[in-house]
Amino acid sequence: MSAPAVVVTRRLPQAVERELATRFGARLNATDEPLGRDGLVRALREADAVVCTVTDRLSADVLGAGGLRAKALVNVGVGFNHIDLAAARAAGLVVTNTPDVLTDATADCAMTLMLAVMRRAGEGERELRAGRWAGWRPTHLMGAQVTGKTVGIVGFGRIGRAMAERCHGGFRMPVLWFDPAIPAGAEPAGPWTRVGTLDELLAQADVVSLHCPATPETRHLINAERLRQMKRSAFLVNTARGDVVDEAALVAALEAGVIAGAGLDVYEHEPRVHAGLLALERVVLLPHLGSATVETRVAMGMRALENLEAVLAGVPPRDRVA
Ligand code: 8YV
Repeated sequence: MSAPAVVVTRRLPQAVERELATRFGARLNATDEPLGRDGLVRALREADAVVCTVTDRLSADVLGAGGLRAKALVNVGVGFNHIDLAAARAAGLVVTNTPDVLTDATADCAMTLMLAVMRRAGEGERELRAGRWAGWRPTHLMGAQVTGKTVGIVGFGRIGRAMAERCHGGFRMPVLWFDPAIPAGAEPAGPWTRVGTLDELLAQADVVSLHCPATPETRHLINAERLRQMKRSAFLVNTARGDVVDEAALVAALEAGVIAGAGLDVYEHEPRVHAGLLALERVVLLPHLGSATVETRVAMGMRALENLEAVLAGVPPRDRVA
């Protein structure tokens, strides 16, 4: 029997690519160019497993193309909203992700955004680099105190809880959380308070940090009306997925001073970013860096390898999502 064929859609850290090549003879993507619709279909027809990422739109159209050889989609990333799970199941594909290993890096990124937007770090950096800093003065770029402010966490899974621990432990912030997926009685124990409705959280929080998955139910969860429920002095942080926020409504709310600012790592139409966001000062914008540390990206790759090895050996993978 010939060796299983594995196609990797994007460049991965060297240590991960080395393993993929030596252990699985995987076809790597030296150019790092996304494969696109036709390239993905070709990969699925040629390979037993495709190692994919968030930039691969594995839609019903792609997965329903027919003649697929692939038996598995091994995603490098915890979020899998770019994969149509029903279509994957219908095509007989096992789908895996990489939870846990990126929890800390993503929560660190949410902290980075919260601190940066509240302390006006982006504005300060831009001013200094542009040679516009005229020196210290008592009223210069006064931001919002972070310590002691109330944080509201939407989605209290692994990353949401890691954010809560940082906020509470490091910054003495009261923590409210909202997550309808956690049944009553199964609340994670800790120094935080569950709120029954998103409305309550939005009305009370000084910082709203999003940590829920992108699903049809959470699409545009934060819309114009919900933004109006937030305090005018409050900040929005998003390290989850762009779809969770109505980006046009967010721009309008920021322009009108409905909320004080936003720290964003993810966008509705990546890599496109709403022009209105780019024009706003009280916004910190990162290019989807949530898990982008060397340690984490290697760990994600290795976790994907573990899943790949299992599916190719015909044993249940650790992180099966479909
Ligand atoms: C990943 C992410 O880097 O894991 C996720 O869901 O959003 C990122 O941290 C990206 O998705 C890679 O596929």
